[in-house]
Amino acid sequence: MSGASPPADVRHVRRALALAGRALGTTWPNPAVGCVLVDGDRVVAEAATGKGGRPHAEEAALRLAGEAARGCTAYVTLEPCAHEGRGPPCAGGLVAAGVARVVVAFARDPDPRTDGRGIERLRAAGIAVETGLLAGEAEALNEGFLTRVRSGRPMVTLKLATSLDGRIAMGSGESRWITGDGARERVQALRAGHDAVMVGSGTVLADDPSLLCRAPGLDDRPTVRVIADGRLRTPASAQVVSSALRRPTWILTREPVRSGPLSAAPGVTLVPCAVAGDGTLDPAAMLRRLAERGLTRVLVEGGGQLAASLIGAGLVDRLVWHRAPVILGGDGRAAVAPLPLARLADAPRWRCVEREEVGDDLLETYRRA
Ligand code: AOF
Ligand code: ZN
Repeated sequence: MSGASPPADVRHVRRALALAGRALGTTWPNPAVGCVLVDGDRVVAEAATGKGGRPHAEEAALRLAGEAARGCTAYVTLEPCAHEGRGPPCAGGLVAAGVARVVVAFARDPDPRTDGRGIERLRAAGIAVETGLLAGEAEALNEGFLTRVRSGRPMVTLKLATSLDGRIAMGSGESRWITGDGARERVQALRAGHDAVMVGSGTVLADDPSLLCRAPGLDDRPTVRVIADGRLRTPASAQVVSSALRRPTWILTREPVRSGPLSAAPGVTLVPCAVAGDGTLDPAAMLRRLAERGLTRVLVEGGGQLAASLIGAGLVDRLVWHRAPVILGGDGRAAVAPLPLARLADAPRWRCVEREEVGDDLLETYRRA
């Protein structure tokens, strides 16, 4: 896009991004897309991608608009699809509806069935197409989907809640609560924006968490719980098992999968996974399995072993670190287990991209440097 964009275009793309943002965590294996149809300065219809990925945002907005879509400008966060999939192609839908202009924030859907063809199809039909407005924000929003398509794994956020000295629990295991109420509320919202929450079996044994989201209006998320459990140590009485009829739990475990109480538990799926040289589940293989099953955004909440395994393999995209002003000392449990590293130069470095006070705690977000 050349020159300055009219403020109205920016406003409508922002609206489309906000709609898509609210759908994050619910649309996998598809991206969360937003679409706003505007006639002059009147918003005619707006929608985001539906649960499980259908209807697509454009499909839903066009259906709401009906005949009123004719002559509109469509603001979309991602290139409209060009393929006949679980529904009609959105590019064709926009053409058939008589839309006059399309503004696309992130111009290239890397799904090989689209990959530029959506925009080509719009242009071939004589529709004015502009691309790249707020592209950076749209790319960030689509990071999970883009990572799944390009790298065959979900985007990984690692959340840690620690003392000032990086401990997640006392030596005795006591950990409730290190951070304050505000930080714990933030974790609920963070869960809502991810397709799945994942922990290691050590955390299930130590804390028996439900890993559900208790925030009002968001209690249908995350849609899946994932447990990394090479040796199937998760007890059948654990909350992630007993609540699995309502919300599925996937347990990644070494192949061949042993049958037992977990393999028979309703709502629980045992997912076979390769092990690494040290006998623990291979972190890249775990993520590959999750992407094959459609996940695009995974929130890892510990413990130290899983954190170390993913960090060590360079597979954490974003660190969300809550730090409480308390010191537990070296007998406390480390947030990150031994990596192990031979030289300081090998230590993974991070760049702080956001810093905020939440009650008495500090909330910092890091990306890999
Ligand atoms: C859009 N608008 O809202 C979304 C799109 O399985 P299907 O048929 O639903 O197709 C999935 C693909 O559609 C997905 O890989 C991505 O390329 C695109 N997602 N496209 O035009 C939407 N969610
Ligand atoms: Zn589509």
